[in-house]
Amino acid sequence: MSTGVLLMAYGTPETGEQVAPYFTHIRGGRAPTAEAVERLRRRYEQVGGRTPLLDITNRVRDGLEQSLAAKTNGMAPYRVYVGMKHWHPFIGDVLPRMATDGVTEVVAVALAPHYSRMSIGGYRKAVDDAAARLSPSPTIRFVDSWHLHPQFIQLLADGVREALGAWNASTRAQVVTVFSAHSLPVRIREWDDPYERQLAASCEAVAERAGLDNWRWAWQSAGDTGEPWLGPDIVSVLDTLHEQGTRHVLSVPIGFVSDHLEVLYDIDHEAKERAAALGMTLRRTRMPNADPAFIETLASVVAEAG
Ligand code: FEC
Repeated sequence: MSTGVLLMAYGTPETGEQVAPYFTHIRGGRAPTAEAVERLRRRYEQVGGRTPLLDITNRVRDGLEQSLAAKTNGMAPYRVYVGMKHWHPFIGDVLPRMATDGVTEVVAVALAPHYSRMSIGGYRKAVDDAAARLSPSPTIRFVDSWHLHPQFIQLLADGVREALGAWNASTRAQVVTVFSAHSLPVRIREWDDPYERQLAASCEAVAERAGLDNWRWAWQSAGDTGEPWLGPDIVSVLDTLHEQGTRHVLSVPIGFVSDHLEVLYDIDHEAKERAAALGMTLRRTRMPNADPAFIETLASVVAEAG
């Protein structure tokens, strides 16, 4: 028996030409309009033409493999594979490769801490579908969420304290911290999805650990699908805070762990531009990316799933 880790992330297009097929995959095979593709392509251009999501995930992979080898004294090293939900290397292509390499047990973990049927459920479906096509099928140990892992909460609390340290002591006391995550359609409430509860639990734990007493919640990155999405959006939260006299905001995109479009564009361009127009300072916490403390966190998540 050989165990492998499938480290999963969202996926990102590498070139402008790949934006249309990538977007079509996100939409479950329905092609978006040419205007919508162009708007998305422009967002990628604004962050330098591509995002570092795949590079970061590969670095996390390398670190995780080393950390797991150290944890087992090199006796039963786990190989770690990267699989993406919406772009290459697709989960559905990687799982067969793991089987060819002799992996019979797969620990699957996504670089997204909170469970929703609409997000992690999609990773799970991609894994289950790929496993069902294999004979024999590997045993799958799928990690649904790790949003309250103590090392994750500590890492975020440290990030909050570090970011707050950029303000001088008297201004720091006036900073309002705004946690955010990817919005989803409001209909997730119809099936009592745990997403909102898990996000609230993570925020409360981080706020307590970091000693925050002035924080708010905002959604971000809502899609334009013609149905209502969860709000308020971070841009309107900035408007409200401004009306209430807030001048300094710390953004903590707690629903994400890597630098990618939803952070580099939606926070670093869109939200920062609105804050600047309102005369407010907006800073954001560093993403965990391939930080050694984050890699140790994931190694614990994997070991605990094993
Ligand atoms: O850097 C990159 O290139 C990838 C950035 C990226 C991440 C990400 C994470 C999440 N999404 C979630 C839900 C949805 C739903 C729809 C949707 C649409 C998009 C589009 C782009 C995109 N998402 Fe994404 N998401 C990222 C990128 N996402 C681009 C298409 C254009 C747009 O709407 O902005 C709507 C699908 C539809 O139209 O039918 C729903 C959730 C996450 C957080 C969990 C995770 O990371 O897996 C939830 C990163």
